[in-house]
Amino acid sequence: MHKLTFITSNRGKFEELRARLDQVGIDSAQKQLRYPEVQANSLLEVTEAAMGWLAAQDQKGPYVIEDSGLFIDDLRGFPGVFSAHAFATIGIAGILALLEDRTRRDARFESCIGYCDKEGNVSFFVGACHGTIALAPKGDQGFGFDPVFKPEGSDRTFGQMDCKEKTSQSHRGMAVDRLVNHLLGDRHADTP
Ligand code: ITT
Repeated sequence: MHKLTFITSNRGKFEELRARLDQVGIDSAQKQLRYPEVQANSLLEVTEAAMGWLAAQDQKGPYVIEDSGLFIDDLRGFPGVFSAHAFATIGIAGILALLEDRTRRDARFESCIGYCDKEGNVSFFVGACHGTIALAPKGDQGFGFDPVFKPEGSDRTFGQMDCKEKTSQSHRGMAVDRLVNHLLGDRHADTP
């Protein structure tokens, strides 16, 4: 297939996706293009609207975008679809302050990838990773809320894991695996 363009302003996201795509021989490149993110209740709705906007701009496939967020149970899902804004404003310290007295610290990361092939067909792939919010940040790998997110079954945060270990259990890893299955299926379908 042609080189897959990942439209994102977030280098960390791109590196994680590229590492997985490289493993299966799919070339990818980052394109820094801002697209509007509508206010909606779910990542899927945000991603669908963004894919519609990109199609209207005549953006040529194959390309992907990805919308993700951290949903904290005891904060009724906050920051969720507002995660990028929350990270840029209150940051990790603000999230820890909101959770200060809480013993229930369950949370999940979600990811939704929108994919447009070269004929303009659009598909979506989702992933989720359940875990807890740590009491204090640990580790300096990854990006965003990684230093405070401990995936289920681990006593370390994503910030303490390298890209490969994180992706093997992350929301983005799950969504990109689903995308890869789709792409490899396409590739096999192309083979006479
Ligand atoms: P693009 O929209 O340009 O792709 P963005 O960073 O603005 O980049 P989102 O709107 O999807 O992306 O925001 C998701 C935010 O959620 C992101 O900025 C992080 O703060 C957080 N986040 C998502 N996935 C994460 C992960 O794997 N590790 C840590 N934080 C993550």
